[in-house]
Amino acid sequence: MSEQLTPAEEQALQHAISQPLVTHIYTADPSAHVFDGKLYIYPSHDIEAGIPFNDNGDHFGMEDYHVLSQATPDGPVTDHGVALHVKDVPWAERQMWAPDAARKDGKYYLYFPAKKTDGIFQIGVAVGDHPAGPFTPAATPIEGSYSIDPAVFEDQGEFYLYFGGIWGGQLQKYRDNVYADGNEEPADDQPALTARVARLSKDMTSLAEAPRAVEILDEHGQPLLAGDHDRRYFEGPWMHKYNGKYYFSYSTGDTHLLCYATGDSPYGPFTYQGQILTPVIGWTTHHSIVEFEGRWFLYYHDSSLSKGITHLRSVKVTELFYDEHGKIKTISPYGG
Ligand code: FUB
Repeated sequence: MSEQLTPAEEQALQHAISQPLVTHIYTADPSAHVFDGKLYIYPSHDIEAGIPFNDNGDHFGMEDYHVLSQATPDGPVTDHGVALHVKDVPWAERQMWAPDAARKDGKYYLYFPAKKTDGIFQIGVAVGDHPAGPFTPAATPIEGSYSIDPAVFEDQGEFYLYFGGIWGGQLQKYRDNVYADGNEEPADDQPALTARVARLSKDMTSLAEAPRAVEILDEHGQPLLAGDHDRRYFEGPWMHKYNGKYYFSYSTGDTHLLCYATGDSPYGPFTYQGQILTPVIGWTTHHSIVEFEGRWFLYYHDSSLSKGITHLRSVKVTELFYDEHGKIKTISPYGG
């Protein structure tokens, strides 16, 4: 069997792809979870901050988070309003980028990156009693965290925090978890930078161990190279498990692809497998993958509602299909 969509799958895709989840606000970077049988989506809340476009992403000047929910992926969407605002986070100054959430023992934890007054990104946590918040932030960022795009994955009673993004996400400034202004991306023929992963402590608000690199290997068992822009990690990590395998997926940034790699442990190593989503309208692409009632869904975003304004994005959802070997069938967001 091929990785092509069947006609029925193609029809399902065409039905789903054109509609933003909400149109009264711009939303992006959706992290979707099922809590008590209902879908909760934790997106960025895009705004026009009036800052010109640059490669550092300064034009992504988001200030708060709204949580969305749906009874089903094709059903109506509720916007639960502001769940957390930057003005209420003691350590954060600006740029509330892609968040994620997790539930443990009846409490809900929102993980989010933001820039401190020194202009350096770190990841914070806020706690609430309801999946839609409101969330009360910790006074300080998570010690040992850095960069952007937290994604939390639960496996066998443990929770793992994935994070990291290059360029505006500042991952290139770190080696062995230490920041240095002079650090940059490796040369094209060197192993690419990649996401970080650390197990969370039982309290969910701190790291239980030092972050380690999420290795992504090519078909020969070699690390993907920094010059391999079609396959190397850029930002937007996500982890899900399908038929006992761990699927690590991510954005390739400047080549605008969502790709994935599979492995046998939440820590990896992972072997590159292919593309999940071809480029969307807008510079960024960012996603999550969630199982709902035995079917799988890709939450993602594009800039079609804003007619291509890259920092004014809208979350969408479409069904995701695997072939009988567990390969994800590539989705073209506008058909074809
Ligand atoms: O939303 C701001 C940034 O854009 C996110 O952190 C990245 O993943 C990209 O989607």
